[in-house]
Amino acid sequence: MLIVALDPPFSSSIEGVGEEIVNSLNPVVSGFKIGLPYIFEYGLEKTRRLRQYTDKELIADLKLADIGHIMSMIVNKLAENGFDSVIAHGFVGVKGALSELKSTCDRLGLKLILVVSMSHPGSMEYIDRHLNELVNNAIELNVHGVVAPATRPSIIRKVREMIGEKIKIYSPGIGVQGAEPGDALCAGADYEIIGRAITNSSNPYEAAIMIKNKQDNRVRSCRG
Ligand code: BMP
Repeated sequence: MLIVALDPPFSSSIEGVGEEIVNSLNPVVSGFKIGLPYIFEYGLEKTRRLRQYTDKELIADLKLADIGHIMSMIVNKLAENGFDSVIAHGFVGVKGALSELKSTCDRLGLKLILVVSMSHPGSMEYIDRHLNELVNNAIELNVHGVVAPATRPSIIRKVREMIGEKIKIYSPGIGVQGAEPGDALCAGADYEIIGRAITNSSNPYEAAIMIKNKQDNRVRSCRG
């Protein structure tokens, strides 16, 4: 239920860059999300090494938004570097972009996760106006998952209603961005993606345990 966004800089109490956090958090999380901040900070070699520290889902959050040919080249590299899943933007459209990306992901055994709404207010300016189309594309493409915001649980509820139970909902926006642990799960998300509330803590393991407890309590009260 908890995916940690490994975005540096990490708390100064952490040594050994992300590897130490991954090692300690591995028993309590469902996966880790790695984005450009991590790859730029530590390089591809160290990013690839994360695979040695976890058997949990390793998500490459590059928010791909390009033509199919280029996105396919990139996901080939991601598969070579030990990732299980990749996040792409839904707004690039299906023809010549997401359809090709999905075929490449299937061939490589990578799980495709599409952004259908975001946690910041600007998501309402453009992306959210097309929520229905983006979610319908995700259904049509039979993707593994979608990203929807914990900061707007009504969107999660709507997405869940549209996609049914099969497609996973990954939800960021908890902690620093304002939502509480469990808010997204109670609205229908499968996973809450949390970064700074854990990675900036002087004890990321303790922080993750506290968040998990909050999630459990919240879910118990909302699901009965
Ligand atoms: P934090 O918990 O520190 O706010 O981090 C949230 C993480 O989720 C970041 O890695 C960010 O890139 C990602 N994210 C987000 O915050 N909102 C979205 O709509 C989509 C994201 O991937």
